Amino acid sequence: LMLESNVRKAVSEKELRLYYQPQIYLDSGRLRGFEALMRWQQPQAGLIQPSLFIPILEETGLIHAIGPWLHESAAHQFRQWRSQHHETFVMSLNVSALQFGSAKLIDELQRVLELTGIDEPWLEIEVTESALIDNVEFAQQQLQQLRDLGVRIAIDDFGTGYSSLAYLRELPIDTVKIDRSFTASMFESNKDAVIVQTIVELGRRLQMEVVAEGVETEAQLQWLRELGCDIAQGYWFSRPQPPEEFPFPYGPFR
Ligand code: G
Ligand code: G
Ligand code: G
Ligand code: MN
Ligand code: NA
Repeated sequence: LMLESNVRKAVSEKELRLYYQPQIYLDSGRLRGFEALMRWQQPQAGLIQPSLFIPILEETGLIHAIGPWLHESAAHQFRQWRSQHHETFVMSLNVSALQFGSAKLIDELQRVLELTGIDEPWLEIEVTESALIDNVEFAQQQLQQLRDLGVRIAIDDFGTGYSSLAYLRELPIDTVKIDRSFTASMFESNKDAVIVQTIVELGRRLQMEVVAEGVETEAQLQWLRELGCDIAQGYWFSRPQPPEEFPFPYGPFR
């Protein structure tokens, strides 16, 4: 299945699509936004996770064709949902290191922003620490251009890469996403609990939004709320789902 020819077919036959997972403000229970997550709906094998085929999309360069198409699809989805929801919210797109390194990213995202005709800071990109530290000077310029367009910047899987705290100071970052491995074990490991607490504190002091990923239980939710974490995402609220599964307007949750 993971042959280049099959992945090419997936792209040409439009078997790739986006699922969405909500993010919720912990204080108000209101919708903060959605993360768009790529899926491959393979006619025989069923739903295939992106970790299995993104490497092939990247090795073959197909990602440069499918990326913009998926982003456009997320923009259309945002516009449709926004028309049904009385408050603004964010649409968050994952951008790999390879996509982030492309000179075409700025023009592509500018086009995506213009597609909706909605003049709000609704678009967020998620990049990993490793995508940024490859070339910090380039990252600085790329992020600043995105910021100038009104795109928000989130650091994905925070705490798992080769991070340097210096880039939190030097790069224009809006949001920090605590990797779900920390959330998952914060009640079993005192170290993980301290790491979660420290990232929340860091975010607050640096005026960045903090999203806890992988929230699966009410106890986790409750503790994150007590810590003052801003936002939660995870199976507790919803698995990533096709857009037609979401009732709109969505939330608030208690
Ligand atoms: O909606 P408004 O433009 O006022 O939002 C300004 C900022 O306030 C947003 O960027 C977001 O960070 C934050 N915000 C909006 N709604 C909520 C909420 O319900 N809870 C929290 N904690 N922050 C919110
Ligand atoms: O949804 P799941 O846990 O299977 O996602 C696995 C990984 O695939 C995540 O790290 C996520 O960042 C990445 N991913 C999901 N959707 C996209 C996408 O549209 N573009 C890129 N570049 N990566 C994605
Ligand atoms: O690397 P990134 O954060 O983009 O990947 C997000 C992935 O995490 C998605 O593939 C999604 O399916 C998965 N995910 C989201 N919420 C949960 C959760 O509560 N528990 C677990 N185990 N995985 C989750
Ligand atoms: Mn992500
Ligand atoms: Na993540």
